[in-house]
Amino acid sequence: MNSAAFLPPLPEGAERSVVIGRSPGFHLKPPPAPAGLREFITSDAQLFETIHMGSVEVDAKRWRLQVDGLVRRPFSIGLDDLRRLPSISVTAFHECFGSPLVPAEGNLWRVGNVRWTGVPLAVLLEQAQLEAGATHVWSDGLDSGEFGGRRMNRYRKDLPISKALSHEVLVAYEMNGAPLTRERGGPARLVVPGWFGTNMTKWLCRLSIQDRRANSPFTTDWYNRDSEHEGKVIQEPVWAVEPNSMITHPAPDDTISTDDVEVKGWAWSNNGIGGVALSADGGATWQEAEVRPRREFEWQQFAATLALPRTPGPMSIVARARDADGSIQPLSGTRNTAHSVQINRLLSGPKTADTGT
Ligand SMILES: Nc1nc2c(c(=O)[nH]1)N[C@H]1C(S)=C(S)[C@@H](COP(=O)(O)O)O[C@H]1N2
Ligand SMILES: [Mo]
Repeated sequence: MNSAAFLPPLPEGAERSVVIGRSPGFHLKPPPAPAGLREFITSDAQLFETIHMGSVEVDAKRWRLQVDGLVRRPFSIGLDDLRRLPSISVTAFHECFGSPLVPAEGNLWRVGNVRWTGVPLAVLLEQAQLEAGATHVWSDGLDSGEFGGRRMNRYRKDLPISKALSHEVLVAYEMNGAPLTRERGGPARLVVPGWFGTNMTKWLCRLSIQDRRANSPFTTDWYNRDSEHEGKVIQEPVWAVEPNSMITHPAPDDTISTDDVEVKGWAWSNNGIGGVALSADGGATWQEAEVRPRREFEWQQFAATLALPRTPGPMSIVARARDADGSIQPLSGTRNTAHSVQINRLLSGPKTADTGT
């Protein structure tokens, strides 16, 4: 590693001069419906985008990432030098939690699966040399503006140091082999595989090592939720992704005239999928799908030939994933509610009594 690449910290605020364009206001590019997400790798065109306060255009030539706080060697680094550091690629599902203001009562499937390339955050933290007492990494984005009735001069998130040091967490500069676009957070963003998209700060300009959680609307006011631990409900940051899934085949309103149907889809969770069960009779009986073993943080394909009840007309197929610890998707009411697809069952011939002859 070339230590000459590292300059003293920039004075507070100086990094802001690299912003050369702004599109103020909330921006959401919704994903296609599940039946439109049949590819293992989601293209940039098909991948959702969520931006709270507006996107920024960053001058990549002048951009620098500052690393400071509880470190012995604070530094800043430009894009060319960042690209010369050891890099890795990680394929990971990428999921948005949904609005931090209005809790989702149904599934948004704001999700995709992409390959990120960048420098492990651990490499940068090692270069900076953490001091005793470091517990959190605060990450700042160059975007500013208004969201949820508040004005903010920075997007700021935090990560506990244990996750920050995990090998899969990246300061990424490429997605699917191409430089990050403006909307994706170029020239560099945080990527936190297994955790919700909100933690993955775009237009990254600063990593600050601290001994507590960041006091920002995006950390302590929003993006926390109730979680049950040993019978007690506590508030927990929106971090690890719970089991979720979606059916990609068949598509809604497909007409099925055979006695069984090929069902396929994707399932994902922070700690991997333990199984996916399918039902075509409203949950009276369940059939286990084949699930592709997990690699890296990819979403996992499930597939099964599902026998259909011999009743004509509309009929629903439900997929229910559980994670490696057995935690299972609820059938209603939550942001990870099990997906149900309605098809039309056409009987090819009149039902004949089976006389066994
Ligand atoms: N700086 C900054 N980073 C951000 C956001 C933002 O508004 N500003 N949105 C977050 C949210 S909520 C999500 S889900 C992901 C979305 O990443 P994508 O738009 O590239 O899919 O970016 C996260 N990083
Ligand atoms: Mo999000």
